Amino acid sequence: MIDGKKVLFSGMQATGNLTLGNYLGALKNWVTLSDEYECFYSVVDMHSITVRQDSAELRSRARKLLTLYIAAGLDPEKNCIYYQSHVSGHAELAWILNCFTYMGELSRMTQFKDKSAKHADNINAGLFTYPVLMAADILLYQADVVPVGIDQMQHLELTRDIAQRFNAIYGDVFTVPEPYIGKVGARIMSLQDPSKKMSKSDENPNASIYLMDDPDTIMRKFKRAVTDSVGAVRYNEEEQPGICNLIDIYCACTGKSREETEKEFDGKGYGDFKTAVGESVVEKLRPLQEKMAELEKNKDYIDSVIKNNAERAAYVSNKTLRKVQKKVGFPIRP
Ligand code: ATP
Ligand code: LTN
Repeated sequence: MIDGKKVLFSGMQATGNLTLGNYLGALKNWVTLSDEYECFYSVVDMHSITVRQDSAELRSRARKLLTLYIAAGLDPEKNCIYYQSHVSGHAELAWILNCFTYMGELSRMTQFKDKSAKHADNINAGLFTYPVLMAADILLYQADVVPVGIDQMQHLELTRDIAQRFNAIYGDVFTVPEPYIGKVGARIMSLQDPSKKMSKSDENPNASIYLMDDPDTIMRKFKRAVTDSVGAVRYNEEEQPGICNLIDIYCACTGKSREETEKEFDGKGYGDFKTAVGESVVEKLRPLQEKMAELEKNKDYIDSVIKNNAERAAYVSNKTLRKVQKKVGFPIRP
């Protein structure tokens, strides 16, 4: 609890341009939750280097991402928006938690398996212990709730296990966090292969809608989206995964239900439906894109957000860190 409010922590990696999946599955929920909780939203740049990055590009993407948090509607006066690498407690707690996490647990993480298959030439120790750094992010702020997409559930369960293990030895040190998975948009799939999630690191640019895509590009990508030969707009997961994904996107952008959507497009072809989905996305992204352009012109403002919020994050996180250091037996600072 901070000032009588429950604490929320979440983060995103600056590893690519954000997609509609990131927005509908995560960012949009962050904005909804920001009134109710004391929120920490981090740009987790330390996680990003588990995969090789171009330095200049990472730095510029991290700044874009932080700006995008604000453009999406997070007020940096009320929410702590900061770079993970600016708060040294993340790395310090991660080291300690590494000593409370088993190799077997980390070997079972599907993200590790996926990413090591994808980057077979660089299966580094950081990629392996990635979930421990994530646990440190969350536990450092004593977060009660962590909004993420379904793909991060396994990491969150590990975080809970680590927290409970630590608490069982040393008493109630960590709050055990609960996941928060939004109802609509929890898993947006690739437009080119509806069996895969839409991902910012997908090599095929037609598979993902990027938040900064212009209207023409968005419409074109939806026109090319993979569907099926059934020919009816129905939510049928077995036979029509592509259409289900488009229905989910449409519902998330318009607030309509699946049933309403099926009714609206009853008897209409895929062409009409795809156009409507594209238009709903264009309208949803328009205000965000306009705000982004405005914020990017205001360098001093963004710089002040970065500085002030990192100081606040450091202040809050240091309380947990000092407590943990004491519990594990590190010498007290004179
Ligand atoms: P990468 O391709 O680099 O692994 P990603 O696009 O999968 O990236 P992350 O940085 O891993 O994105 O995730 C940021 C947040 O967005 C997480 O909370 C994640 O659960 C959510 N998210 C990512 N992809 C989707 C998706 N397709 N649908 C819904 N939520 C998603
Ligand atoms: N692993 C997450 C990003 C992430 C995160 C976190 C999310 C790092 N630390 C803490 C929630 C809480 C991802 O890849 N989406």
